[in-house]
Amino acid sequence: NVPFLEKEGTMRTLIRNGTVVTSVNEYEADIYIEDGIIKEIGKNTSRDAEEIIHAEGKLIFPGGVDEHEHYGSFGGRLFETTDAAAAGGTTTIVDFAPQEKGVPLIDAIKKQAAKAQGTACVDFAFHGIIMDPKESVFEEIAQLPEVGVSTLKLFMAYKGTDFYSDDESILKAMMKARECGVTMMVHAENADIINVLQKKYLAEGHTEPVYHYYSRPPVAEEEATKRAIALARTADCPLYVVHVSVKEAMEAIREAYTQGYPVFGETCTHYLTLTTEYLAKPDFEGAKYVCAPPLRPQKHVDALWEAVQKGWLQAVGSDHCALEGGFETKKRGLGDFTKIPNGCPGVQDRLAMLWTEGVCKGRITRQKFIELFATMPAKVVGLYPQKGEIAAGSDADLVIFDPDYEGVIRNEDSLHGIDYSPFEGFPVKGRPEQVYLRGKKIAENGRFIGPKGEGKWQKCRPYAMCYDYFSLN
Ligand code: DUC
Ligand code: ZN
Ligand code: ZN
Repeated sequence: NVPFLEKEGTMRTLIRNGTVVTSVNEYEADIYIEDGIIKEIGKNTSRDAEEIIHAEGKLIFPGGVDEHEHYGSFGGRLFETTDAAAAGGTTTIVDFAPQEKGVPLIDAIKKQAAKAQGTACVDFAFHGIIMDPKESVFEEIAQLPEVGVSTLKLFMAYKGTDFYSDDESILKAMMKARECGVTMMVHAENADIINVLQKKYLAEGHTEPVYHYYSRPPVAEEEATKRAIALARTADCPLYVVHVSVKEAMEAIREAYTQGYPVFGETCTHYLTLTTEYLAKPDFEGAKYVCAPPLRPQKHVDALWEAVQKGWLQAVGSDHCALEGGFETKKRGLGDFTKIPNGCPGVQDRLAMLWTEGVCKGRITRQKFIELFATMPAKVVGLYPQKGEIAAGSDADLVIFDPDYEGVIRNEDSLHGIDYSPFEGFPVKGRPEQVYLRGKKIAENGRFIGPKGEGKWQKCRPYAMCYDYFSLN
């Protein structure tokens, strides 16, 4: 019988005098939280609480929403490593649930959810991936919203593997997706260009990791992006191009949007901060940076910063894929760059890199940072405003951020569970001092303080942001 409890079991937290930062403004306020939900935001609130946090001098962000991750697909480590997300200020992850051949799409989602449940340290949701593009699977797209999935990815790359979808399949999937409000995502790289160039370079005796870049040139991404846009226009379907890495692809997306088509795009932390030179590191070190699309020359990095700043690309994901076995697994590609598995960890460092390289270097405002890191990702997948926002009624997923901290990214401080970080040695400014998931503190000063397994499956709504265009017409 505790006097300050309004009802038994109610947990109340008050964060006092922090600077609330959202995608549209910032202001000093108290945030009152009850049972995991933000109940009130105001000045000098008279609310009482069991937990009172004095946040003077701190910034309060909505917990990060990372809408691009691989916990299992492409050989990524599973959900027990999601403590890395929490430590890095990300409280919601959206994982890709790949379909196995012959298995219905929604069974793949349920199977992946079963792996996350009881293990994930942050809230989680899913995108579908079609890996068995036959007629019956297109009909199954309509079932995705029933299991809380509103996004579906198809691959234009990887011909000769289960990932690959030809144009006919993509068009059919888009037509079905348009009928039921599912947002189509594409991996836009021209598979034939890549296959021919891979064979050519290997035949010439070029085996090193940097040939991953040469065999996947910018034009392969540009062409596929333009083709995906043409297919989406044919299907009258919104399109969200993931992991945009080249200027010309970004420009194609911008051009389509300015012509009035609902075409949007995401880029990723590493395309904003690393260049092709990392792939050329000696002693096979370049393999650590092999991801697809590959890292690009500086010209593209600069164009992508301009694009996120001006709103031509909408969100920044991590494309987190901490390959089971780390660098040792990358060594499968010793002597043949085409056998280096794609993927790099990044969920823990997305906030630090985007803040330090973006806000601190004057490339984006704090508001744009929140938009790219939390608000837009939540909107794209249909989780907004429950996630990605600081407002009464939203989940109390919050980052209390110390802007004065200075440090350096070291893999030994990382929780992603492999032996390297692509951002090793990068100086960072600021860090999440405390991270709250639905009102409960889960991380402090870069450490996860548990308990593990309390992440909840979040059901995404169909007709999410990329469909807003249609409501205007
Ligand atoms: N696409 C991704 O999104 N991630 C890993 C590799 C790939 O092709
Ligand atoms: Zn991809
Ligand atoms: Zn990915």
